[in-house]
Amino acid sequence: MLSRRKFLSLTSAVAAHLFFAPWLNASKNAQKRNLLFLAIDDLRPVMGCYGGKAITPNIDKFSASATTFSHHYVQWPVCGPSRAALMSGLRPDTSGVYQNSQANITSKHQDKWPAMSRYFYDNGYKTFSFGKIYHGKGVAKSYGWSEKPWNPPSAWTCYVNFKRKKKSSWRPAYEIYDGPDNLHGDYQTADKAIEKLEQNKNNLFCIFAGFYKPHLPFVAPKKYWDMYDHDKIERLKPMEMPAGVIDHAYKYSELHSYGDQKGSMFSKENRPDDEDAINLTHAYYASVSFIDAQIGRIFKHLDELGLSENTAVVIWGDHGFHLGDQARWAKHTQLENDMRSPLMIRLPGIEHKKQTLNNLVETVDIYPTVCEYLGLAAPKHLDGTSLVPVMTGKDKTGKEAAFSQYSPVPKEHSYLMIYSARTRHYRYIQWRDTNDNNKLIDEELYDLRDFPAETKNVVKEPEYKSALKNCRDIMNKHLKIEG
Ligand SMILES: [Ca+2]
Repeated sequence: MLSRRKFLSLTSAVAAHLFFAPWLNASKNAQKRNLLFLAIDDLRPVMGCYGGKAITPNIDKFSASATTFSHHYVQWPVCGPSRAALMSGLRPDTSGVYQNSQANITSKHQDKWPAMSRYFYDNGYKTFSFGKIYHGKGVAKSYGWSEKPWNPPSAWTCYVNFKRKKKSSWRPAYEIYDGPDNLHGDYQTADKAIEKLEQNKNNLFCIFAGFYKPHLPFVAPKKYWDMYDHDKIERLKPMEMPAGVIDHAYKYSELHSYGDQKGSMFSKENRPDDEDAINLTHAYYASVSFIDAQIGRIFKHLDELGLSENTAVVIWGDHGFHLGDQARWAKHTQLENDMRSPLMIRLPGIEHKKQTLNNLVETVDIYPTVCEYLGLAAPKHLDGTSLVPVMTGKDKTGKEAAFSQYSPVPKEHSYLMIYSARTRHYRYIQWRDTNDNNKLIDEELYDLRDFPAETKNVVKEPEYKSALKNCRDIMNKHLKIEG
């Protein structure tokens, strides 16, 4: 017998399907495939499997059974808009989500633009959100979750504040704590994902688990710091900003909101010195190793429950991160180190390449990829395309460019909109003035054939004239920048 409450919720759900969910596609669920999505905040590709120095045995082991994308680009180099692009499958210029505080915009349009969670929920999946998936706890409520999204209580609390048992505006940028792993919010997020895997091993499910580290402050238990020989931690290169970079709006760095850092804005004088830069780099790696351990715990249970055979696993970083290289810390630029983030996908049951692929891929491609795996038609509103043809080798080329955009902080620069196109060989950047009909006011062009990061803006060099024209044409063809 259904209770009145359950009956009402059932009838309202059916009504919602009838009137608001024309995309229903439930008959395809016969394949019994699931999704485990793991989001990692501010993760640049420092893991061993990406050729980096962070110690990540669990993610490295996973990479051997997955497709590891070496050239995955996010749509925006800040949490909120990047995550909105992930979940909605829309570019920022489509959704209008340009700020962390705007992430709710897509929820207002969820009947027109169902987010991944809503779409999968409406197609019969149990959908769960643990930790940081959207930016902002309130955003996720109405997105078609089977249960209210769960967040760890201590996600942002550094250990200094934990000991004080109260919040404080002063906090260090990095911290060792000699305590048990399970005090850390990200440990608790992994626990929730594990619990939900066990409870739903016989259901169709989509579990989204998001880890708050290695976002600042870099806080990890001591044993993860001790995995590294501090004397062997090196500063990342190149150390200087690219020659000729358009940097007038690159004065902000969130590193300087931490009490142990110099100044409140980024400047040459305020940059961490060598010793502090090494400490920060060590702390970042320790935080990454801590997250790797949490992912290892989840994978162990996925295997033991027999779910690795029919569960897609995606590991995704919401954008890159500068660790003092290019004279930058944190994100907030259109440079390669902020736009490029890890993406690893394993689709059991589909014969895909278990190797690193260097095709250009974008965050908006994830939604249609998961749809294809689950046997659901991708909603027509999506801006991306499924990566399955690239992963299986049917599509040998993929996209000619990955596109991103960004409107800088602080506020006096918010009239600027920066667009970038990452082609096979180049990074091309346009600066536009939104107060002047999106007028093009500056351009940058970087040749990335010989360097992993930008070193010199060659936009005015005669030998790059045809490359510049080609990049402009690609930008014009793919982005309908209104002006
Ligand atoms: Ca982030």
